[in-house]
Amino acid sequence: MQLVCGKRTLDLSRPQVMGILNTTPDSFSDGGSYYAGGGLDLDLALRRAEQMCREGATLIEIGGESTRPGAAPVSEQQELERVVPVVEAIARRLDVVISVDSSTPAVFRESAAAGAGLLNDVRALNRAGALEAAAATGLPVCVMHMLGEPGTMQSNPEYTDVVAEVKDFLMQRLEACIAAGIPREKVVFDPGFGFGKNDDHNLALLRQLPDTAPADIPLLVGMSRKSMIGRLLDRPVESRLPGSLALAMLAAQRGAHIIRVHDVAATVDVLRMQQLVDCT
Ligand code: 9MG
Repeated sequence: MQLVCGKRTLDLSRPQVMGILNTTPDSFSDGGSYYAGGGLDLDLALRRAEQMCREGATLIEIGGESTRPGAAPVSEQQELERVVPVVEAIARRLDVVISVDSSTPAVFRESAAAGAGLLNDVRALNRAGALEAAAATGLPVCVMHMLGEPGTMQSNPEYTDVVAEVKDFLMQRLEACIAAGIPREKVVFDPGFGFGKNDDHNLALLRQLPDTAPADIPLLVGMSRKSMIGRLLDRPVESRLPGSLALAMLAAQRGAHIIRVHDVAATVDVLRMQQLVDCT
């Protein structure tokens, strides 16, 4: 399976690692890392992107809005200022697919013009104008399942059958994408670990990951350092690497195509070992 991301093509016959670069002052794990002297430091962000590429990331994700519960909302202008210059700087210097984590049509348009290769929307292109703006870029899109909105999503989420409901939602968004002119081969699914799910929901989704998407649709997963690991293993955010690596390997064994992580080097090693055992 392949995914054409603008000028670059990803080989999804083995799992690819997406390195996270949050250009937010307030993300749960790496928020504020690229701020110096009160503003976004492009050079710091670029150096981190270079490091993740050297470690084996084939995608770098830039996000300008934190989706952790309770995060401050950002204006369109703020998001553009946090995301587009970083996309531009990385696109000029590095051979990597740049994914943009956004739900905002103007950010889709300007990021695509600056060299982005993938649009990752935790709101599954549900904002007004998002489907049309994404379609106009010609880029692939990742549609993620979320129950509710980031501010409230973790207050007692309920499902009758979480796996079936997540898949139904994603299939509906696939139909909406196709109707808007985004072809099926440009759509990626993500069950949205931790987005309106308790630990039982997350574990069921991981156990049955292949049941969340048709076989021809790539699956992206993000569990790195998330609070589910904190609760299940009783670990603060800085001690969640072993749990994150175990989840990355379990996801790869269940067919995940793109794994979104903070710790690129360690994840790449784990996935190389998994491929050697399971795929040779
Ligand atoms: C932006 N973001 C944070 N967590 C995520 C996840 O699990 N999946 C996707 N697609 N995006 C995420």
